[in-house]
Amino acid sequence: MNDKIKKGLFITLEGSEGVGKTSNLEFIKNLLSKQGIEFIVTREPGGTLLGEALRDILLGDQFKGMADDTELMLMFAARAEHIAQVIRPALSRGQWVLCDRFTDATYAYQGGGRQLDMSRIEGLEHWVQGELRPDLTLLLDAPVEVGRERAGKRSAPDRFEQERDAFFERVRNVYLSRAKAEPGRIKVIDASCDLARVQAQIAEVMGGYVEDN
Ligand code: Z5A
Repeated sequence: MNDKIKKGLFITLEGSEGVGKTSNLEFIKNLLSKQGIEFIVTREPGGTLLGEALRDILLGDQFKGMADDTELMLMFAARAEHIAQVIRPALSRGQWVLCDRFTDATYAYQGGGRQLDMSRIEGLEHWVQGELRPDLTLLLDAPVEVGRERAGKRSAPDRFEQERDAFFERVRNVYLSRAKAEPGRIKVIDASCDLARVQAQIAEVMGGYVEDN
């Protein structure tokens, strides 16, 4: 058994709105289950009682005009709780953690979308996470118009989904530049094609990890 398995692997799923994270989560869960891997599935913002309450505040319309700095710090407040209550305990039990969004989303949305200073995000990342970083990030990527069209077919838009295309172009660009800077961790999946082809790419990337188990 190698170190990766002993401590549990931390996998995150990222991408702009409507790229298909939720649709592909079930597929990844099946892949892990078939290999007999013990894992938990969680999400950000959220994953704890407090985090889910913060999610309602962040995504709902009640505090629609909150300051960008408030939004950033609430994301990290939810994350601090999530790491302490859920992520670290699971990893130290040897379970894998499959998390729908994590800190790459903060760089993309608050850094890219809201144009906050990236160094502030880095500071919070070090404070809240210490050395904790995902082992693998699947970045589902599709042109903004594709994601928006898909997302538009669902329920009423949340506070982020009400943003304009330029916001989502910045989000996508930050994700892609982070993937370029960290190709070992962040694997870009072309999510603009049909679901079967998206899942074939995910299976290929995941193969190298689950076969080690
Ligand atoms: N946020 C942030 O700002 N900062 C942070 O640090 C964090 C988050 C952690 C909540 O995220 C919001 O929080 C998010 C960023 C912000 N806001 N936005 N935008 P979320 O993950 O809960 O919300 P979301 O990004 O809107 O994800 P989603 O609603 O779950 O969408 P999705 O999972 O990517 O897509 P989907 O629901 O799987 O698919 C959408 C539709 O497309 C659906 O009808 C599917 O059947 C269809 N679909 C999916 N894939 C395909 C393919 N390949 N072909 C055709 N049709 C497809």
